[in-house]
Amino acid sequence: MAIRDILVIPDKTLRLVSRKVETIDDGLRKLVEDMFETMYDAPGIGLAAIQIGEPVRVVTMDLAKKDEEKQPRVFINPEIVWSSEEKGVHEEGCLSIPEYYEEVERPAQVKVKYLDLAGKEHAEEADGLFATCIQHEIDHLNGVLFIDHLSKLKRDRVIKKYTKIAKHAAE
Ligand code: K1U
Ligand code: ZN
Repeated sequence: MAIRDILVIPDKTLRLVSRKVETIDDGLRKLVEDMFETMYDAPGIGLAAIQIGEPVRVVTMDLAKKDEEKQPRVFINPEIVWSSEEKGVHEEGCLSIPEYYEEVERPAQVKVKYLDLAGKEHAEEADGLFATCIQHEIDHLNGVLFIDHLSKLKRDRVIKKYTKIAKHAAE
């Protein structure tokens, strides 16, 4: 297992559309282990493989509260197959945009279809933080960031700030 570097904006890799997983093999299982180690270390409640530079449709998540036992979950090739008309607003953060939090409006409930690590298909309804997090992570698989749901003014400000930070770090 390894803690991997998390890509930060404006890294262009974050804008790639990830490819579907065709085979669940040792390579994929190792990637999932690295994702959990990286996500727990960050710490975060979710991670998409592209955030560690792997453009494959894999998401890890753990929504357990501090005092609860770990609840690690893996979503392979996750797809939203239904979204509610009703919208909900939640504050979101992103490990690829460290220390920036903003409220985002999204469908309040969704139904997500995915494969587990055994290749078994599941379909599950999500609401609350689960709905927010799975939509945020599936966005990552499509090269979309939560700042894309904000006004252009807010988005441009954030991109400018992190571009400046990246330039100084490269000097
Ligand atoms: O995908 C990511 O960048 C991870 C992100 C997931 C997420 C958080 C909130 C709303 C939508 C999606 C994070 O985990 S940011 C860190 C965070 O929210 C957190 C970290 C430690 C404890 C509790 C929350
Ligand atoms: Zn994110």
